[in-house]
Amino acid sequence: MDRETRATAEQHFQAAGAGIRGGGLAPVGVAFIREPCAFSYADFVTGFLLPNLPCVFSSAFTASWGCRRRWVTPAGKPDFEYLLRKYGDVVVPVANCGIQEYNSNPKEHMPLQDYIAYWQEYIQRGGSSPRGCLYLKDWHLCSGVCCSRALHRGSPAEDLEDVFTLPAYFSSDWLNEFSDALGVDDYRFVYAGPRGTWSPFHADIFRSYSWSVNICGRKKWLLFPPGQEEALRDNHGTLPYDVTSSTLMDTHLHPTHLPSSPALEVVQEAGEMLFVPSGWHHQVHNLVRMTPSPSTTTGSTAATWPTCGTSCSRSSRLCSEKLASGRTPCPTGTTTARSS
Ligand SMILES: O=C(O)CCC(=O)C(=O)O
Repeated sequence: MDRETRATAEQHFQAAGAGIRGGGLAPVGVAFIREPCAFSYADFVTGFLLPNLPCVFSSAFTASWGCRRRWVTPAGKPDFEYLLRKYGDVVVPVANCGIQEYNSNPKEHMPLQDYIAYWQEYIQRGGSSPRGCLYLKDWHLCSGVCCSRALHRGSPAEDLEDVFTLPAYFSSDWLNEFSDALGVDDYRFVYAGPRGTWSPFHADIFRSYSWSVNICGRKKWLLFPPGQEEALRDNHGTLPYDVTSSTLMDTHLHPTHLPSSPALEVVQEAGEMLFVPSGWHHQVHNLVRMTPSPSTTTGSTAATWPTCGTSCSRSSRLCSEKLASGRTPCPTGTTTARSS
């Protein structure tokens, strides 16, 4: 595309996003927050929550988490033995990434031990299976396991601590407090799967905010600021299932698609925590062999969080960081802009 057309497209998106917090074009890089001790709750609120911008927290923020210590082998791989011992008999939801059902994937349920057997065979076969590409996703570990087991041993809080510690930045969590109080499904999820598993294009429930920590492996996120998804609709007004599909280049099918407005691409390494602001559509790909991750959704009573989502983990391996040159709007000296 020539420069003039690109500028016109950018102006179009800026105008379209003017009324939407965090709307418009994706920033060129995501802010990377290195040091927990130098980054306050107020820094998060003013730098990211209010402007509705994503950021990545370094693995230092999750170093003490139980799942990082117990679910991963010293080699940085999923500790299947531990997971089998602890949760092998728990029934988990499993999606088939190879089959599109509307804008999602069909799901089945199976004991975790069966899923791990599938996964190990998938690895042995070099990354394939006659059963397709199966992804353990949306597992309500906290409400389903921690709390029911807690009836027998320890308190829910103690069992939850065993997996993760709610970061102070996301402690205003009324959505989960509400569901916990009612005793219904919460908005905390675990995802786990081999390379090639992925989550189709979507935005989080109730326009919630969310956060996600990668336990081991590596994940790629494609993030679109609120409003930008409009340009991805097809000629029937339907949002895409897969934003990487070449059909998006078909101008008859996608008359408003502008390749000049790419997604913000973020590669999330092991231990890193991604904040996904409200209304940001996203698509997620697991890039390495194994990717287990717990996640949560939360809400707060503060007016600035009509609902907030907290997705609390994922898994990945270490990869090299690419640091962009710019600084972020964050008021502390601990952030660096990063893009993949
Ligand atoms: O990790 C994934 O596959 C999907 C996570 C996600 O989309 C979310 O937490 O909203």
